[in-house]
Amino acid sequence: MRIVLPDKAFYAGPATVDHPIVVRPEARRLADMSENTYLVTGMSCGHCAQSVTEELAEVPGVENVTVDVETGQVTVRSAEALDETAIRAAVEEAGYTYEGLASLV
Ligand SMILES: [Cu+2]
Repeated sequence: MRIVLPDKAFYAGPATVDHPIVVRPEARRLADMSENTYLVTGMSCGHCAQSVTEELAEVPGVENVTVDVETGQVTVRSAEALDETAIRAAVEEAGYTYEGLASLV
């Protein structure tokens, strides 16, 4: 999920009637971050996790990948929202099955 705030929320000066919301730059960076958990099946050990991690790390924008082999949950953190087809392609390139967003499966 990408969090989108109105432009006004990025105003970092003193709060005024026109700009009642003050958000520091670091807060904006947080708002631009995206983190999604996907379900991947077929992984059985640390090597599997490593392969998936390496493929996903090559997807543009990906900053961090966490794999839980037991549950098949793969959490990807990125600077902005990612194209799901790129995630699917990376998982399949590694040799595993992409099932979709974990929250929807
Ligand atoms: Cu394995």
